[in-house]
Amino acid sequence: MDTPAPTPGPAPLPRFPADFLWGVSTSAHQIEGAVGEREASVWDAFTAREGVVRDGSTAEVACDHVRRYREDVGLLAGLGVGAYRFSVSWPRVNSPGGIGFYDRLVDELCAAGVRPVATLFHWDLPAGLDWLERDTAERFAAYVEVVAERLGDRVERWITLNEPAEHTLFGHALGVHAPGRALLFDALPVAHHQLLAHGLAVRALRAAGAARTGITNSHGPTWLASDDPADTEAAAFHDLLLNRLFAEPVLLGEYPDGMGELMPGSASQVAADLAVISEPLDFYGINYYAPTRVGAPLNTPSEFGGIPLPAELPFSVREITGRPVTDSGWPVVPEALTELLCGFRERYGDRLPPVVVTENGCAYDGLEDTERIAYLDAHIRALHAASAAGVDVRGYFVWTLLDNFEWAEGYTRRFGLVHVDRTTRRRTPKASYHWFREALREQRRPPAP
Ligand code: IFM
Repeated sequence: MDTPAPTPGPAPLPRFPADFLWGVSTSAHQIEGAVGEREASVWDAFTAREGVVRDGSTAEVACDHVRRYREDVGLLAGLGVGAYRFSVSWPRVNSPGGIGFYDRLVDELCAAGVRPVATLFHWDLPAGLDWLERDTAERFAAYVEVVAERLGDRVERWITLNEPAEHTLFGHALGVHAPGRALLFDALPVAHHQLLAHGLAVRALRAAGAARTGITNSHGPTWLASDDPADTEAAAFHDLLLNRLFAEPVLLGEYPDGMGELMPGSASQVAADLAVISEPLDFYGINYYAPTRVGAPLNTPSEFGGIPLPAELPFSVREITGRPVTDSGWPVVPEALTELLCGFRERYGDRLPPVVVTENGCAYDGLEDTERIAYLDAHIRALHAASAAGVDVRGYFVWTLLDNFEWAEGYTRRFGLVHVDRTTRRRTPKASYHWFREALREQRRPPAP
């Protein structure tokens, strides 16, 4: 497959500060492969079930990154990103010699002048563990200690968890992701134990003298279906679940709207846990994809990004019309990123640490991916608008480097700047890769006198 010629993008992007961190993100389970060389994870067990992944695929080989990581670091260096956000697989670290892979990866990144940003948990829990158990949080902290000890001298930033809300909601409340439990509101202990794991991990990282530490949550504005009080109430509930439940314990040291009473343990235990969970952070990671339009329940199942939602939920998701949609069916609404960031700044004021957008991207097919260029261009401008409005934004990471295993969607959604052939795993940079490289080059150019 031939690399397309660079496609001219729209007008030059606005300038960001010289120390702004530009990067791309990936996650272990979605790209690594080499599953036989590590312990099993909940995702291995889940994808072995019939009918849970759209194309029936697994991540057994994925992008074969464990074997091709040098080539992938070459792609990052060629792109000219300052940083690379990857995740460390807990099951791999548990396996003999497993951490050596990350040691080599981090060395390769440093040698290429790309700063490593490590996420410690991106959904691939060791198969024997369970977030319903409190003990998993303590085990997580012990694993984090091992990783920090080995990589702490070179990792630039640490992210404890990736999107605990989605892991709770999709994996434990709705059952469409691993471990495949559909517990609805009985999944709340999973939220609390992940948050506790986050706080314990921050303490373990600091004790190990590690560099800057944060968490990554996925957020997006909740838009009202109408001004009707029933819709307003339903939207507030959606906002609570997606935007507040995982942010406020971390930023404010409290659960929103009395949710603390629903968490496992006595009131004094939950209060003590919140003191751990709210350890001050160096940055707050936000993944943004799209807003959600929400109304009162309709008594019929609705959908969220292609995921069926049960009718028992106290809200329903409505279509956002008049917008282009990506191959995932998500509406393209760049200005909602400005709205989100300004809204967070307004809601949390000085309790909000500097923000890093740790994921933003879209699924489109093809090497001449002009839609992706338009998407990224518009979102980077929206980010700049938030920064101009006073939000302290320090970095932006594109999701993602390589077309990869998109969880329950298998390989049917291509989010990469680089195309990966499903049979040969050959990498081919797309037009968006060339566009992003030029945009980064422009950012590095000294400003005109
Ligand atoms: O692929 C995922 C990633 O693992 C977490 N954030 C959203 C991405 C796109 O769905």
